[in-house]
Amino acid sequence: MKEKIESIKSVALLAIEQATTSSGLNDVRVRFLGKSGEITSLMKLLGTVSKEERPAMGKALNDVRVQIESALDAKTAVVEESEKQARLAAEAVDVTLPGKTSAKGSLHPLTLVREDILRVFLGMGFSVAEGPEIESDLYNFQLLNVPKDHPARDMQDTFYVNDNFVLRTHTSPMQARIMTTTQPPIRVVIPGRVYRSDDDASHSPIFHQIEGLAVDKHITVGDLEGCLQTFAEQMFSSDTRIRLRPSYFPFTEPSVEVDVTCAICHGKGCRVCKGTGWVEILGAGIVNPAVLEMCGIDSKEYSGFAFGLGLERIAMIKYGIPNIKLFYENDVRFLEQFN
Ligand code: 2NL
Repeated sequence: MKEKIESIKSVALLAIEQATTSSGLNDVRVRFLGKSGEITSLMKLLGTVSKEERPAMGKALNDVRVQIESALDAKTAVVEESEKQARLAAEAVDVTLPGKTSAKGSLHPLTLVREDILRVFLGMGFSVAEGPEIESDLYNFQLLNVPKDHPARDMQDTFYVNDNFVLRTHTSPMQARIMTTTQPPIRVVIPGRVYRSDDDASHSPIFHQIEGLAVDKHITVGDLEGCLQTFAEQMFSSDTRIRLRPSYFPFTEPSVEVDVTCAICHGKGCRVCKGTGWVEILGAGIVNPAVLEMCGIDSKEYSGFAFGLGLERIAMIKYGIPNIKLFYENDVRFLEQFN
């Protein structure tokens, strides 16, 4: 038995020395110290050893067990430390590497301009409404004082769905709907897509408008002018000035076209203002009393102002965009400039 103990000891210590992994060391622990390990099996055989030899054998066996245990513990500590270092090295993150960025989208310039404009009018107490794009002749034309023989109704300007329905040529029919269902005071702005049979560098058959309407007691041209001056200052810059030129629309009387001082050159003269220092941005006027009456509002008690502007036109002025088609091509090289 003595030789057996010595041989187990040298085999075990060699195995410990040669082990390079913590799982290998665990195998060694099981093989020698486990429940049916070699040391444990010898312990069980002590009973077969003579009484005289038993204490010495027991001590020898125990000493070897302790030596194997401490050799295992010491080697395990070394191996686990180097395994930990290897794991840390493998999992190391180079914090100086450039990050992975995802492509960032941007709002369409027409969306940006629409939100800018609506924000200004919301700030002045207007609310926002939207209406249908297929409109009846009644709302698109008749209630707005556009008679049957008016040139704007010509097949060349208007897309007809059938005899009684058109693709709306402006968002005004929604204002007419509001006036027929709501008594003043009214302050509303209406954004939306509109359709006209027109196609060149500054006209598209589908384009976008915002129209505004205010109806109340004692509304005058002064209210219209003040409202639009405030709009111009907030939309372009605080030194922007407006001017009103006489014009004609069937639904307003008097009617005006409104210019702003050129936001690009500040009056010096440039491509956008064609050297004049002024840029036309919208049409407006005092709501024709005939329109109020047709929509069920007493024109002796109430008056109103209204205006209409093209989003594409405002965006082309604001960003110096030369061709209206750029808004619809969705070329990312164009779109990503409005981040
Ligand atoms: C333009 C001119 C304008 C209106 C729109 C309007 C609506 C109602 C009553 C009276 Cl319900 N007027 N809208 C008034 C004047 C001009 O638009 O050149 N738009 C691009």
